[in-house]
Parts: sequence; structure tokens; C-alpha cells
Amino acid sequence: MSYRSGMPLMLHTADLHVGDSRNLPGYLERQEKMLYTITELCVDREVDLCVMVGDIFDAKHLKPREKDMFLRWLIEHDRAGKKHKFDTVIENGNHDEVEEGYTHLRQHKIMQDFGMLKSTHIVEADPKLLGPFKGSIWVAALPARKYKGDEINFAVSALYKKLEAKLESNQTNIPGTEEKVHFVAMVHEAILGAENELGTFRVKKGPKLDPDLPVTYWALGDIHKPFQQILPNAWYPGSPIQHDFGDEDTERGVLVVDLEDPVDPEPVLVSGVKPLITLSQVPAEWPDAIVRFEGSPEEIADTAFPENVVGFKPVLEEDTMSSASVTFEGSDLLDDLPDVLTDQSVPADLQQDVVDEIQAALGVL
Ligand SMILES: [Mn+2]
Repeated sequence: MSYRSGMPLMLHTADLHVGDSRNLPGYLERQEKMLYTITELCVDREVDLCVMVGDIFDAKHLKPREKDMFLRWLIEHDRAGKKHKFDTVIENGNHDEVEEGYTHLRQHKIMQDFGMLKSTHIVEADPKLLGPFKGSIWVAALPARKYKGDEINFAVSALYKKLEAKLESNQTNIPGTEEKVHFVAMVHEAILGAENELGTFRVKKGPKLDPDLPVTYWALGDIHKPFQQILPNAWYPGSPIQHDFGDEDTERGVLVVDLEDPVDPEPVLVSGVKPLITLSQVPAEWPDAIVRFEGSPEEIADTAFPENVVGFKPVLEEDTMSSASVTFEGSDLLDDLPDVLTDQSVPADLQQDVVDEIQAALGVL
């Protein structure tokens, strides 16, 4: 079935985090399903371009089978792109960094340099202008670099000037033959005003996006909360699947963007990946999900849980809390915490982990 509208279509995803949540049963199969579903969506929706905006991998230390799974997928995805005539641009996020100036994507970049990738373009470390794809789509790819203030706008402007110079040199001087340009900026950063996973704070000191730049669509990455709009034409798709129990929204996926109408991207869910849910009561029937159970230590000890219940969260009784020697008036400290972490250049998803841990420890979730 074809959904093709005839307009330039782009699939936008980010924050794949291959290798995350190793404690979950079947974690790598979930991530494999995520990747192949993205390829299927590129084929089924007949997109012209697929952009993956950073945090492809989760951590410095990948397990061999995590690397292998991704490599097999990358080769198959690349072949699908060649066969079905779509290109893919993959850039690194902060999580992909292995050491200063070197990311997990370097090996895939080497494959590209030796002609082993046909439709896939790896952008690692430095900002780069790519295109044109399908004659009109140009991409300014800005891998993660802890941009501040207006630095993203300066970098995007510089690449746009480069594009203008290229178009200038191709000018035919025949009226009406000016080339149509769809200019996409890929940016992996926590942008000022973005909301975190739980909606508990907004980024207060992040870099800004200039709405007046000639950018058709800002393809953002870094924030995991699904389908978040920053400017009319600037969106975070969020992580395409839940990575952990703190990821509340079970409905996640990618954005399909019509570049002729970039203010209204279509959220397309990645289905077939078991949801992660937290239950605080024993249900009549356990759902087909990976479950974390929240209850008193006694209830947790006395209940016979099925195999899909893999996480436990003891909740202390009210009287235990009130008799505690330290009383916590938590909100002020938690309000300031994201700022403090941002000042220390702690990336947004790590900020989320810290806030989750503290909230969980204080029982203020
Ligand atoms: Mn991320």
C-alpha cells in the first residue's frame, strides 16, 4: 500500500540508544525490532530521505552482539535505501561518543569512505552540508557539540551560505529555472524551552533556534519525550521506543515530514515492541507487557509474580515516612536541579536519570 503524496517526504527519528536497558528481558530484540520497523516505514511510506539525529548507541562500552546487530541492520537498511530510492543521513549524538573526538559511528564512516554504503551518509564529529537528495533536499547536519546561545544558528547559517554559493555556481540564468530548495537542519541538542521526559522541567539554559533562518525543517534529537514541537517547524520525535520504566509514554515512534508542509509532521507509531508499564496493584490478568510492580515490601514479598514482571519498586507506608527523622520539602531543590546539571553540561537524558533517581529516592514520583 502506498501513502505517497508526491511531496518530498522525510522520516525523522533520533535517540535510538542501541545497548540501553540491558537489564530488560529481550532488550536487544526490542531494539532490533525498532530498527527494522524504521526501515519498513521508509519503504512503505516511500520517503525520499531518512534522518537519524544522534544517540544511535547508548554507551561507550558496547557489547559485541550489540555492535553486530546494528551492523547487520545498517547494511540491510542501506540496501533497502538503494533499492527503494531513499537516502539516509545518520549523525552522532552525545551518547555515541567513545572518547574526545571519536564516536561509535567512525567505523561506519570508514565503510562509507571505502564505498561500502550506497545510500547511507554518516556525519561524525564535524558539521556538514549534504545534498541534494531528490534534487531539492539539502541537509545541514550538526552532530552533538554542546552548542550554547546562538552557536547552532551561526553553524546553520554558515552551511546555508555554502549552499547558496553552490546554487549560485549552478545558475543557468534562465528565468523560472531557480532550483527549489528544502533545507533541513539536523541538530542533536537540548534546545531552550524543551520539556523533559516526564514534563517536570523545561530546559532553561540550552541553545536557541532562530525562527527567521531559511530552514525548512529543524530535525531535532536528544529529548526523549515523544513528538514535541519547539518552533512551528522544529520537532523532536523522541525515542522511537520506551527505553526504561521512567519513559512514561507507551505510544512512541517517528515523524514523517512533508517538506512542503513542515509544520505538521505526522507521528507514526513503532508498534510490535512490548510496552514497559508500572503497576501498583495486582491485576486480575497480567498484561502482555514488561512490568514493574510498585507496592509495599510485604506485598512484593508475598505475591507470586509472572515472568514478565521484572522490576520492583517498594513503596514505604505513610507512617514510616512521617516518622522519618528528615523531612524533605523537595520542590525548590528539584526546580533548580536541572539548571545546575545543565550548567555542568550534563546531557538532557542523563539529567532525566538524576531527577528520576532523586524523585524515586524521595518518593515524590
Ligand atoms: Mn538520547
